[in-house]
Amino acid sequence: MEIHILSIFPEMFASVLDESILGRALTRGLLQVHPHNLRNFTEDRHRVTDDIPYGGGPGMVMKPEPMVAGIRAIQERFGPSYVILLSPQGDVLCQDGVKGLARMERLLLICGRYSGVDARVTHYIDAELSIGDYVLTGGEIPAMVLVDAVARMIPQVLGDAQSAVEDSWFDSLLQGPVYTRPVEFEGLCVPDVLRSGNHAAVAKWRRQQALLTTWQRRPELLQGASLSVEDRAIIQDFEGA
Ligand code: 4FV
Repeated sequence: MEIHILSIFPEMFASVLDESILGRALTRGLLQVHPHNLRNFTEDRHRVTDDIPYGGGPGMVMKPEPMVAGIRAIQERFGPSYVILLSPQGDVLCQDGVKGLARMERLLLICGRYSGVDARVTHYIDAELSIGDYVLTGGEIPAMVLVDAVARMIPQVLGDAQSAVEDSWFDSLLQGPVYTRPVEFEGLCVPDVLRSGNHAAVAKWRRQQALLTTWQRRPELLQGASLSVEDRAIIQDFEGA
């Protein structure tokens, strides 16, 4: 998979792409990430990428010309891409969306700045995505979030130490509590079942805890989850309790 990023701050991505799981995935060639400087697609000698808003008001708006020139040039050079504008107006990213993006060959992420991007740019994109209902200073951090979430879904990126299968959200349930040594910390103990060595009992306990955590914190997620008869009985108990 290739991920291209169009931004006026392409250097922001260096640290995220050099470290840990993402860094190793890039080194192993499991994924390629190419930040591109939007200013390289300007025509004027001041490499201007923003201008005042029509209709007046505060802030600046990102110009359409460099954005569209960048979208075209990157696809001419690297091939057709699924073009995504990161913005608060977009559909809020979720794990199902991430799984879909992880199946694509090439993504091109557009990072806005200032008060936003000229609306005509949306004629040249395939999707508008938001990472959440709050306003950031730029689209770069949302792009990093998307790169991280998508990279985890690429086989071998997580390696066997951790697999996306056990993830929160894997089947739309939140993950239950996890524990490691010491067995007792300031009077707080690890549940015995986790030290029983009884894998079936551990799996049952983890499923029960995932259902409980989801029922307590995000009950609406249970609608979209694939629940067994046993799961439904467990949830009944929660409601009965
Ligand atoms: C954002 C979000 C976001 C809006 C104005 C960048 C900022 C500035 N992007 N999910 N939430 N973008 O706040 O994706 O241009």
